[in-house]
Amino acid sequence: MQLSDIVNPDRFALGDAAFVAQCRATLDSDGVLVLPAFLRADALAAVHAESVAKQDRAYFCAQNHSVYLTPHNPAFPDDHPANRQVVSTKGCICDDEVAQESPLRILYDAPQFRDFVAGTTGQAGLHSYADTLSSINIHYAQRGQELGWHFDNSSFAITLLIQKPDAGSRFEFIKDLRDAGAGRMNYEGVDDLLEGRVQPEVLTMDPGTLVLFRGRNSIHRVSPNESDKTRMLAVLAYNAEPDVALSENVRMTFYGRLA
Ligand SMILES: O=C(O)CCC(=O)C(=O)O
Ligand SMILES: [Fe+2]
Repeated sequence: MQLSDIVNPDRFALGDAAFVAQCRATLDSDGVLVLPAFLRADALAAVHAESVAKQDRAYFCAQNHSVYLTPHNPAFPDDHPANRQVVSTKGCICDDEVAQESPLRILYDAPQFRDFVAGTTGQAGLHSYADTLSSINIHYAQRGQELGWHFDNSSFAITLLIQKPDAGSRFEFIKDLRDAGAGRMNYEGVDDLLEGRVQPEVLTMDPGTLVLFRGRNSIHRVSPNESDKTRMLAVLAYNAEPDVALSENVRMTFYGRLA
């Protein structure tokens, strides 16, 4: 397959300045860009078949973490929003297990796609991870598994839903709940959310949808899968700088191995 077999150039003119400007405006105003049916049907079917076939190899892990993904802060009590623990449970297969001919890899490597992501996010440099695991991941969430509320460390994330469960696994978020750059952590706002005093927005998407999400300041979660159909989702991760590997600590935690 080549890029035009994976993304329909008539629907998504990745190299067209007006299309990129429109996507960028949406991302800036909404904090998220959602492109339904981004993957063509045959490409989605191929990615789905690969994800199903490799599911047994997934490394499953469960973590407790604060929504800020920071270590315990002794300046605050345990139940303070800075320290309160939420749980994330998911399975993952890594870049080195994704086939060379996978549409995910062709898309990830395509210069036209990278230029589109660069133009939409305003991040000029887009580099693969220097380690063999972190660039393309496929996530699996079985019944009861969820991603707890968190703010991302990275400035944006790119996902492609591959299989949608019959119930649950809602992507929920609140745009700009904090301002990390200004050091404004908004503990009150996080407390309101964790205590159910405010309701998040819900993003609904079908398989084949591309989501480009700015998660550094927009808190988000994926609610527990409430069905026996596994949620499957590809994550495409780029670095602003070349030769950057994900830390050994993070790789051991999420992948269970270093290479
Ligand atoms: O699974 C998703 O849709 C979002 C994933 C996410 O938030 C993350 O990996 O940080
Ligand atoms: Fe996230």
